[in-house]
Amino acid sequence: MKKSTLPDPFKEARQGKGIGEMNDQNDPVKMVLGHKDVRRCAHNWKTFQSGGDEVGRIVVPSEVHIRDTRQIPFEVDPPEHKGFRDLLDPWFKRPLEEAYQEALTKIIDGVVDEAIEKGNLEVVEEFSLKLQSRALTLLLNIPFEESDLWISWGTHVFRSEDTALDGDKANILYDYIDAQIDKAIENPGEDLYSVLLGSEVDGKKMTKEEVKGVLILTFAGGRDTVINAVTNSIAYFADHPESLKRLRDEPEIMNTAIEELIRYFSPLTQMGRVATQDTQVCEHAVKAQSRISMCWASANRDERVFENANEVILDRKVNPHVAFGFGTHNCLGATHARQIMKILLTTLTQKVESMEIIDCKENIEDLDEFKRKVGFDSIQVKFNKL
Ligand code: HEM
Ligand code: EMZ
Repeated sequence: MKKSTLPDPFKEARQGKGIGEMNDQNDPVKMVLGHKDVRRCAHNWKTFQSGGDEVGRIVVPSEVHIRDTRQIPFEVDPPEHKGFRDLLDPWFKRPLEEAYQEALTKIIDGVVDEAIEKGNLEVVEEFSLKLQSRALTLLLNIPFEESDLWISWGTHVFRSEDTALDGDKANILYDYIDAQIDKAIENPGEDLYSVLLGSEVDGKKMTKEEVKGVLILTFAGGRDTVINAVTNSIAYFADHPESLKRLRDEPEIMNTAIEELIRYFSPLTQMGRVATQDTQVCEHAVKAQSRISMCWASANRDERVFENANEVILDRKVNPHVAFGFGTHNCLGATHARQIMKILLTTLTQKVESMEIIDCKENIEDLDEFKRKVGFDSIQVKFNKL
């Protein structure tokens, strides 16, 4: 098996009972595995809620013990969700602007040049984390230099090497955001903090706590997802030089290729909801107040929807993947993430002849019934200049 392969551990359960069971911190989760069922649950926000009383509970693993601030708009349900989303949508579409793309190209050029110069480097820390943090300065409209601090936090703001959920680490992020909010109040600028602090939602000024909720989500949600997408891309093209050549020769397939890679990688494995009433998924009883999750990673390998689902087909024609979610809460950062992928792959085709994986350590998520490879803890890669 090639090192870049991400196997599908869900197949048997998806074809059989249609769900999986996970005991996350004594708060069980019924994982919904089929594409149709996942979309149906994501659509049905009245029965399967993102908000509710317990902040952090829809995340798997649950963040109830390390977070009191509601992430916005992620942990808000319709109809309140719409006001926040309408405010945020235009800001998160800025990656479509030319100036944004030029600045992003400079950032990505920088990390790729560094990799070529070094010749050989550990991609997660020295490439993907840097790229992700530097790119985030554009999304927040904050000076580039601030990314040095974010890089020093490592690949996850809530997880450390020894603990899956690290409250002390989370507090560093919360304190940092509080301080940035106070600075923006004192000295407003053109950054996301200042813009939100000066905004109204449904006729009410956004509170500090709400602004904090948006920022926590932007730092946390857009971090390991992007890092995994970038790292897995490097691994994939290292293993498949013919695909890198194909993208170089046929740049017109770039957008379909990106959707296919994102489907195959599914950087966010699953996301939970809380049932508001006794109900069912795939003929399994779900009790009111219990959790389900929508397993995007499994839905994206559903053989009833995707032919040769375990293969990367760069010019796959029909691709209704759910890697960015589905319905109300579909990913607000998707425009930014897609631009990162597009500029990264374009730059690689222009500057890199081939890459070789020297050594790697896989990142395997432990989902009780399933073990899922989502990317790498570390991966040493040699870059050969074009
Ligand atoms: C929502 C995946 C990058 C911010 C989501 C959801 C998924 C997802 C599956 C839906 C969650 C749900 O329904 O509960 C991904 C993937 C990414 C990525 C695979 C990278 C390849 C980003 C980035 C940001 C971001 C870069 C921002 C910095 C958000 C936000 C939401 C969201 C704010 C919630 C939207 C809402 O509630 O209306 N993402 N994401 N994501 N994502 Fe992403
Ligand atoms: C949450 C989540 C967002 C959560 C849309 O997904 O990403 C996870 O990585 C974070 O831990 O808090 O932001």
